[in-house]
Amino acid sequence: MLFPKSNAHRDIVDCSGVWGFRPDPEGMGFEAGWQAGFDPTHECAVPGSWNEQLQEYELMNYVGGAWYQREVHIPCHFSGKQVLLRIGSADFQSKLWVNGRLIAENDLLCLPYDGALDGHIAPGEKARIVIWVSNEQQYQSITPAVAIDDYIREQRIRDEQFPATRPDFFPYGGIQRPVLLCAIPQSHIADVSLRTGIDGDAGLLTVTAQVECCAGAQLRIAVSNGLAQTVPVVGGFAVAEFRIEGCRFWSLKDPHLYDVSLALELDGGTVDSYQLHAGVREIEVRGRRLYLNGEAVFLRGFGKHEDFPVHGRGLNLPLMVKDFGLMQWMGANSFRTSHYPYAEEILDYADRKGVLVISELASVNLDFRLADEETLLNHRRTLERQIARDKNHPSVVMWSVANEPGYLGEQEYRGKASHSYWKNLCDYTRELDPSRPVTVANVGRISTDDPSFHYVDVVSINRYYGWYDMPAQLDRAALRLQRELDDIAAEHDKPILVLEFGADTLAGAHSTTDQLFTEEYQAKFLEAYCDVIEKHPNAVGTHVWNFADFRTAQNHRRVILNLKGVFTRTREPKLAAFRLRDRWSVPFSYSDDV
Ligand code: BDP
Repeated sequence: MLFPKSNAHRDIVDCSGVWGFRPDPEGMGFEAGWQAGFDPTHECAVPGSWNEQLQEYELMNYVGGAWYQREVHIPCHFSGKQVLLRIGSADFQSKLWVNGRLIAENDLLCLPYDGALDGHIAPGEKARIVIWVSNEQQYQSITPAVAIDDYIREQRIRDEQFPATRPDFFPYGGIQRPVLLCAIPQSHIADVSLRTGIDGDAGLLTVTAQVECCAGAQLRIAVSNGLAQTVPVVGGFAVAEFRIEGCRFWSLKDPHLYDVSLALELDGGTVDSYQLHAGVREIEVRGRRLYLNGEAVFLRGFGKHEDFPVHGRGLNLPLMVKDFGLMQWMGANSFRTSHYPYAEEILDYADRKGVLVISELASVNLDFRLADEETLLNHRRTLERQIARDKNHPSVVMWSVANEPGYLGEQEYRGKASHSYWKNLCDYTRELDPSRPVTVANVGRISTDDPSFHYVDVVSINRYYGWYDMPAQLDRAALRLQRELDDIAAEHDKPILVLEFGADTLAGAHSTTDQLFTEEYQAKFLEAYCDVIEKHPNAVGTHVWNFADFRTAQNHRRVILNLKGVFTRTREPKLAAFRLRDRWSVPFSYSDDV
């Protein structure tokens, strides 16, 4: 469904607040009929992860199912409308009941889902919402599960993390984004797709709306520069093309957004309306460069996480505002939604602030010993849903369809099946969205002959020489990085992004010599990488790992947090933040024009 908004024809009841909560480690709730209501043992705030919120009730490391419930008044004026409940995200899997009826379910991480309540509620009365959420991972998911026994079987007992999870970030559980009760007209605008382009000074904007309505409807589409068209709805679709003369293109310096207003007209009256914004811009890969509106752009920024004390991965608007302020202060122009789709509120904010976003799918460490047809199907399903959700954001300039596949099961990853997997996925991404390039973040272990390099538009690498390898030896590390960039470029003359490089750093640790974990070493490490990358003819960006320290599952390599942030978890700057700020205050310019 379209991102919920309230206006003259649509309304929203925000169900954020403190919900009744009950963990269900044995899965007894289904048989006991908790779908219709249950006796809560705890309370948990929504949006938010349950882990740190309920740490004192032994739920910090809880992996399993849990039930949420609350009652909500259905306003009288919702009568006659289509009423939907939309969950921004409830991770990793979830099911939704209203008054005991199953309304919808979802198994895709960090993506919204919704269900229609029609017939199950009475406007003017209360309805009981029950949501079951589980943070248990699946083996065929695109971030595959791992169990304690797997570490033993695979003879990697020292890799064991608690709670068991493959990725290097905490497996938070809960309803982590808003739950919204929405009323929309029965005849309504169901979806809107925007496509933009550039023709000289003019901006081209194509608006395609999907409409659910009886015959004879028309759609009036107005753009904030005064252009407007009324187009008929044919076969459930209405299309309008605009040419905006003297267009203000959406750019880093001037992220201008045009308001696009749609009004569905039937029998002489307006029955529904929807407003969204359009940033007119073009992103393109040509030769070794990435172009924004025809100008070569160099990305400077970060891999991030949605992570903060107590909130966990829960949407945290003050933190969002703060983080964008810090990125602006640093001179960063971009970030990657590592390692899952971030909240839509964050993408909206990036649109307004003129920050470029690499939108990543929730695929971490895909293991080709496990990957099969079902995995590919899950990957394609995720892609469809993520592109459908994020397609209209001008800030989203690239799809990263996976992070570090082949980290495990390296031999299988290098095989034929992997080639056809990445070809299939990259082709499908371009089929669904021909307007944005596609990439995969490659892991150091796979190095230069990664099967995915053949099919992506932009080659992306994550590297840790000088940290995991060659610790405290930055000269060796820089040479190794340089050689690898040259080798990749010799094979694949495409733009290259270095999407991760970083060193764990304990704020307050100092040394006069190169010493791991000190602020000086992190600063020197990041500068050494930037020196090499910025000079490389194929490089189109540096994304430091990570923006801020973040919580991980427990293992001997992490002192509660991954400490590679240039800011602490509570956003105090480390020395590297100042060094990068100095570096990034000088605009980047390419020495050649390819
Ligand atoms: C990379 C992963 C990232 C980790 C990082 C690290 O993509 O999720 O947090 O390494 O080790 O392999 O800090």
